[in-house]
Amino acid sequence: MNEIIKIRPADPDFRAEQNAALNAALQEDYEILGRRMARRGIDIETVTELVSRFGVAVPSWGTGTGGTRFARFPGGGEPANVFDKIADCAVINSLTGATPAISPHFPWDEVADFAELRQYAATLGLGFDAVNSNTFQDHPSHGDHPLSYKFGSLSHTDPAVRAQAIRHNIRCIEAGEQLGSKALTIWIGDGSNFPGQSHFGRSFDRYIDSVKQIATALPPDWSVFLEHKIYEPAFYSTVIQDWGSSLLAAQEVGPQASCLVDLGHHAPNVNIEMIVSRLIHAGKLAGFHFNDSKYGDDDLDAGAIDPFRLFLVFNELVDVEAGSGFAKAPAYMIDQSHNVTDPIESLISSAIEIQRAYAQALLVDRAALVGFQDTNDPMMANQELKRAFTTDVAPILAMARAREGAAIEPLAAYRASGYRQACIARRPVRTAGGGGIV
Ligand code: RM4
Ligand code: MN
Ligand code: MN
Repeated sequence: MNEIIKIRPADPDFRAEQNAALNAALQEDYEILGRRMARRGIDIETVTELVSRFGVAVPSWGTGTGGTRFARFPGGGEPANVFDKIADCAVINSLTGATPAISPHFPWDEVADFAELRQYAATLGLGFDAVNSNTFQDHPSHGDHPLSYKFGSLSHTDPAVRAQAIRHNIRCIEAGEQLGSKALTIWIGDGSNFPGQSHFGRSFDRYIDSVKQIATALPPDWSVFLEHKIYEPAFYSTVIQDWGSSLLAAQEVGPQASCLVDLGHHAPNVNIEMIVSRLIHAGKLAGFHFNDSKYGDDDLDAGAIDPFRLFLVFNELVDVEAGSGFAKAPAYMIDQSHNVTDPIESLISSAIEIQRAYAQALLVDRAALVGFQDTNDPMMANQELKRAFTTDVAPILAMARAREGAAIEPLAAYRASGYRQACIARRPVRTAGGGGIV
């Protein structure tokens, strides 16, 4: 078991002590913002309440330092096992009040006793979000995966490899049931590097057939999230390359299947917010892996490059929330690779940025926007969105945190706590400096 969590960020007195010097200024900023919002007919308390209820799950694999295929530069005090990862996630939640769940990845996070793992997380106030299967790399030391995934998994030409990958996904569901999860996320690396290497149609058919078999193992209240990705590790084609492929597959698999949007898995400049809208239309939006990128994948922290895009995604979500509502609320998860920052700091920052985009989207005057749309007034329609986006909602986020007993300034509190230094002192040094995404 892990003792490191007892160190200060998890301690309410420490946070109260950190907040003490900041409370008065926050109160003042919050009142001023409240008055400004009231002039626009918005009740700040309603927004703060919604922000307080907002949660985004943290990926277990995001607590370690990431890398590129060229190198990984390990950070100090990296988690040595899933218990350490949970301890780090609890720190993030205690400071932000916004990350109450962890999304585990198997077999990376496998343990002999899942009930014990669930119990440990629960004692730190954390639950489990979607479980993730890993058939995008080989697991030579793991008895369940004797066959290689070099040429694919769920869409592999060899039925024995497909069967092995299907079994792994079913084991993930079983683990997730013990952890209290309600969804399985499937992302496969299957694809091809050369034109002609694989048959687009047949590999897609094999994938759908495999996922259908996995879906038969889903408990009735579970979902399976299909995650698309434009490229990498395959560099010419991937089997679930885009939202179209994902949607077709989800529709064929059935009502428990839906499409997960990882913001980094699209070509630059793709209109992701419109993809979100289309998936909502189809009733197939599973949820998100939030991150940001200049070029591709989950390279950077949410909101680091294009916070306006993040806002536009939330604008679509809030539009539904404010209207007909979601039959099933989308799952919010972070999925990032932290190569040059302290992963805990990046996850704290991202959780705040995601909340910020949500809060800004709540400020859009939806009736006014529809009016501008219906009278074909592009300038004022865009101004309406910009007005919401440019409102500094920081006092709302900070007040939501203060009221929950989280930190008014989470990054400053984290640095003041000495948590990382304590991890460096207690956890084994990781020297793995080779290439590899995670
Ligand atoms: C992939 C994808 C998956 C994640 C892995 C680690 O790029 O985003 O969601 O499980 O990375
Ligand atoms: Mn992802
Ligand atoms: Mn990714």
